[in-house]
Amino acid sequence: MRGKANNRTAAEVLVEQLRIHGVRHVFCVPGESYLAVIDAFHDSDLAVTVCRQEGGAAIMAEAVGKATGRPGICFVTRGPGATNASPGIHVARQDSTPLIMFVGQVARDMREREAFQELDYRAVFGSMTKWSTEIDDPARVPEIISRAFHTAANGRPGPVVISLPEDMLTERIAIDDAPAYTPMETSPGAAELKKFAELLAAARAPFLILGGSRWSQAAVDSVGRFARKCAIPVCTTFRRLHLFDALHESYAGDLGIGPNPKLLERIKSSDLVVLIGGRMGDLPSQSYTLFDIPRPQMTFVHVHPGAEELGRVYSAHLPIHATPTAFAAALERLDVPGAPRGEAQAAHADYLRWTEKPTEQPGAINFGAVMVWLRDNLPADAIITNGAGNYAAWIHRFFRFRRFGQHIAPTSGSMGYGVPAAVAMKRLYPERPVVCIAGDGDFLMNGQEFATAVQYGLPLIVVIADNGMYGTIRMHQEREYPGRVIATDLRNPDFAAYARAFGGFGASVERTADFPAAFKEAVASGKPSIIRLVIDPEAITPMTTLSKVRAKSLAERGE
Ligand SMILES: Cc1ncc(C[n+]2csc(CCOP(=O)(O)OP(=O)(O)O)c2C)c(N)n1
Ligand SMILES: [Mg+2]
Repeated sequence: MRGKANNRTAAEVLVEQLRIHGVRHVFCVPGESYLAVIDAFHDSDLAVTVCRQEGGAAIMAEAVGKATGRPGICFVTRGPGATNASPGIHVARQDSTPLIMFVGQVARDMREREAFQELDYRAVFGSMTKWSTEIDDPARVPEIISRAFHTAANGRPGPVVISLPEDMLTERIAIDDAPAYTPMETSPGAAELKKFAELLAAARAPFLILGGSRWSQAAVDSVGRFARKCAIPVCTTFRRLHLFDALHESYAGDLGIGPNPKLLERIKSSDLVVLIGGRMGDLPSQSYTLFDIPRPQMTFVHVHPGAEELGRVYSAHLPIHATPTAFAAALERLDVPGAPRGEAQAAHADYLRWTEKPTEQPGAINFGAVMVWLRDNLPADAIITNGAGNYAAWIHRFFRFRRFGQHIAPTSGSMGYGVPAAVAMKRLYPERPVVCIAGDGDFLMNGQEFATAVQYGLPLIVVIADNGMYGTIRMHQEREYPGRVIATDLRNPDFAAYARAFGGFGASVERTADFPAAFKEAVASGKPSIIRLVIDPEAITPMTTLSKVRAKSLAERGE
């Protein structure tokens, strides 16, 4: 595989490889450590998004991986650039998202002296990634980039970090390009499918749980047809709401934080639970209480694309090593003897009742009503992004997601995710409405990327639920240490003025009834927008108030 002329630098080879592997977007914060790559971007047709902080760049790349199933790409500088980027790497790890991060590195002859900003990236990112490496030899750029794409995207996807010594990048090299990577499907075997059909035929009350990555709209549709055929109820795991149409007659709801008690009852009384794609982590398993470990109390089928995940926590009666896409395709052909046997109708009715109307809330803005307005007024191709905080409970409960890719959010609970994810989605899909729902604490963790939205003319809309506190932690505080409030209050900037200062549209809304007009004004402005909602701090969840949390905790302590 040797090319004829020494006419390209390693950096040029690298950028050409990205193009060959199908990359269209890269997200970066520049650094002198990888100047040769930045220069190679100059003559390529890659869309480069320059960001304000590496945490933003890495989250943007993660969001691309989540939405497309292909590795999202970011470039950051050595030392502080790389450590700033770690939130995106961690999300990609926990959320099983394909991502490749390239990091500049000191020159090869300076290594191991702790030169300026030098870090050992294998050691720093080793436990957070599927693979961390450094390229020493320019002749191996095509090989290592090819492995990075295969590693990040196949099996259980995840992050890969590649460090690039700066003197390596400028070396000229005669080498041929490697071909595009091959996304690999792992299909269920005939024996497993036969056994699965038998378990289904014998089940009194089967239940499907959808999670993880390696899905597509086609896979979601296939599962939908299967669920309809067998009348099986289907739920989605924490922050994977886009894996099923909320208005499908089998949809039973969100198995996340504060789920519908009826959903939990139904899963507990089911005699066959089929988990497709997910890891069944802490949140969907309700802190590992819903299913017995290692052997669940009901018959348990676990379909997962990573062999190492099967049997890791739950010992399934039938483990199936397959991607959700391949398993869903196999469901289309599965012969299920007998009549429909699931309780889909009742489960969907429970879901509709749970989500139909906003709950009563203290304060002049009912955030549930805002979500209901958005669900009724946004088109079906709109994308919702969010980070972490109690405000997200209203999204999970009241927004009804209709299609794959519509909900881009961190299952890892990483605050600061929503704004950069919205920037990435608007870069990828300029024609689709993108709405970021954020908390006041959450927003300011990566709010600086609003400048990136302005710079690239991306008219996304950020809705900030401003309750003047790190509400989630205050709630935990009141529960564990009632009345002892410390380090959870926030004094916020004027978020509407913040938006305007960046060159966007800003509005502040104090009553539910004023939200639609503000939203329409934001859309009409054609600018990146921030709508700040004044939320009563008492409105801590859709189900209770802060005072009630404190009173309950005091009562339990006999005070
Ligand atoms: C990066 C990060 N830091 C800290 C936390 C812990 N944490 C979880 S929720 C939360 C508060 C969120 O506050 P806000 O965004 O204002 O939302 P609210 O809960 O008030 O609705 C904190 C600090 C986290 N999940 N992620
Ligand atoms: Mg808050």
